[in-house]
Amino acid sequence: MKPTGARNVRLFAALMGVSAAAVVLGVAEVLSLFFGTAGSPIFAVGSLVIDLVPPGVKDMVIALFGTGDKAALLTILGIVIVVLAGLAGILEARRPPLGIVVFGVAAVLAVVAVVTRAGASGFNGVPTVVGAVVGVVLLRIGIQRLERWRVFEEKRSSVVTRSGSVARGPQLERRSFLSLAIVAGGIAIAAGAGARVFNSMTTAVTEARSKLKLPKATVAADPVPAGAELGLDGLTPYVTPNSEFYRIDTALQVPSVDADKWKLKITGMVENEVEIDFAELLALPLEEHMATLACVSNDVGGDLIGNALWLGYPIRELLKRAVPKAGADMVLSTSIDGFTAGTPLAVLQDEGTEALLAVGMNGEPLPLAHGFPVRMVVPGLYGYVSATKWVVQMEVTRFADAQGYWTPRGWDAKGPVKLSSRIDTPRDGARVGSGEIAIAGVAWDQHVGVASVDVKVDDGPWLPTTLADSVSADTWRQWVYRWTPTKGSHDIFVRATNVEGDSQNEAYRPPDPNGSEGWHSVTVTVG
Ligand SMILES: Nc1nc2c(c(=O)[nH]1)N[C@H]1C(S)=C(S)[C@@H](COP(=O)(O)O)O[C@H]1N2
Ligand SMILES: [Mo]
Repeated sequence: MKPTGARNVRLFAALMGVSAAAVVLGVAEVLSLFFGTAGSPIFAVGSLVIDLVPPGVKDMVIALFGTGDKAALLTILGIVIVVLAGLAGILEARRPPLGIVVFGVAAVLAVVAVVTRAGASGFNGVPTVVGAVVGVVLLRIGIQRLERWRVFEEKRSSVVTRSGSVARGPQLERRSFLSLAIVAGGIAIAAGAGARVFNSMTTAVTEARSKLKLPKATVAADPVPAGAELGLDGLTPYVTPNSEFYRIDTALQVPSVDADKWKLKITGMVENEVEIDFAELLALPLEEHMATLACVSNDVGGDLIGNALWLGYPIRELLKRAVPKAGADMVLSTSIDGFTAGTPLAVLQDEGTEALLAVGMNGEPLPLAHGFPVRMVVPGLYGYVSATKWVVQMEVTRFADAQGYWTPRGWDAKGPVKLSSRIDTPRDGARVGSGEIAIAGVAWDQHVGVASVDVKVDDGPWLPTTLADSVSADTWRQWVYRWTPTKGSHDIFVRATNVEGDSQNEAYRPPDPNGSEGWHSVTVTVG
C-alpha cells in the first residue's frame, strides 16, 4: 500500500500517531521503574477514572468494587488511547501542529492524574513528561517522512513508470517511514510491557514479606472444633485459604508498601496524637481472632465473602492511648492509596468486638493484595466501612464532618453486615441422581451469630438443617440437610435465623446501598 490518495495518507498518519503514543507510554513505564510505580500514566488515569465515576452510574460503581472490571476499564482506556492517537496522527499530517497539541493536552491531563494520586509527588510526573517529549518529536519526524514518501509516490505515478531512478526514491522513503513507525512502536510496546511486568512483581516488598517472621499471638484464637468443618464435597471450607480469599478494592495496581517505612497515625479529635511504626506494632501483645469478612457488594448467593484467622493488635487499645474527645463518633481510616472508610468509633472501642489492626492472615503476613503490611478487620461491618487495607491513618472525627470513600458514591455511611445464607451444593442448574444428597452451605451474621438454618423444597415446609459447630458469632457456620429427592425439577431455598430470633426476609434487595437481602435459591434436576 502507498500513501497515495487521502484515505491511505490518513491510515499511515494514524499508524504514526499510535506508534508515537506507544512510545510515550513505553518511555513512561520504563522511567517509572526509576521514578516509582506511581509514575505510570495509564494506571494513574485509570485510577482517576475510577474515582471520578459519578454516583449516578450505579451499576458501574457496583462493578468497580470488583476485580474483573479493572481489566475491562484498562481495555476501554487502551481503545480510547489508540483512537485518540490515530486521530492525532491524522491531524498532524493535515493541520500541523494540531496533532502535537492533542498529544500535549493528553500528556498534561496524564501528568495531573499522576501527581494528584494519593502519595504521589511532582517527581512521579517526570516519566510522563519525558515520554511525551520523545513521543511528540517522533510524531513530527514520522509525519515528515510520510509526507516525503507521499510526494515521491505521487511523482512516480505521474510519470509513466519505466522503473529505474524515479522508483528508487519511494522505496527509500517508504522504508524510512515504516521502519520508524513500526520499529519505534514495537520497541516501545515491548519495553513498556516488560517494565510493567517488572513493576508489578514489586520484588523488594514481596521479598521482604516472604522473609518476615510474625511474632506468636499473646492471646491465641479459640481452637476450631472439629465439628466446625463438615468436609462435604462442594461446600466452602470453614477457613478460606489466602489464595482463594476474594479481593475487592479500588486499586488498579496493588500498593507495595515497605513495612520498614510504614507508620500509622491516629489524629483528629484526640487528646494525644499517636504514631506507631511496624516494629513497635509487632512488639505489642498481638491477638489472633477468626473473623468472616464480607463485601457489601456481595449479591444473594455471591462469593465476595471469606473467613480467615487474623493476627493483630486490638484497635481499641490504640484508641485508649489516643483518648478520643467527647463528641467524636467516627474513625476515618485512610489507605496509602487514598481509599477511606468511616467506622463507628463505638464499635472500635467496644470491649466485646475484636476489631484488629491486622498484620497476619491465616498464619502468614498479609498478602500484598490483602493489605500488607497492615490493615483493619472489624467483625460485623462490611469491608467498605471498616476493613481498610494498607492503612496509614486513623482520624477520629464525626459522621457529620467526614465521609468514607463510598458514601458520596451512594452507599450508606454505616454498613453493618446483614444476616445471610448461601447454598453451596448442589449448584444451581445441577443434575443430580435420585439417591440421598447433601444440600449444604454457609450462613453468617457476624457479631450476632446464626442460631438456625432452614431449607425449603418447592412449596414445601421449612426443614431444619444440621448446623456445624459454632466457633464464634463473628464467623460463618456451615450447615447441611440430607435430602432424598423425587424425580423432576426442584427449587431449593435457604433461610437463616440469628440468635436474636430474626429470620432473613424473602424480598430481594440488591447490594446497593447497604447490602443484599433475600433467600438464596438453586434449581436442580433430579434423575
Ligand atoms: N485500601 C483499600 N482498602 C479497602 C478497600 C479499598 O478499595 N481500598 N475496599 C474495602 C472493601 S469494599 C472490602 S469488601 C474489603 C475487601 O478486603 P479483601 O480484598 O482483603 O477481601 O477491603 C476494604 N478495604
Ligand atoms: Mo466491599
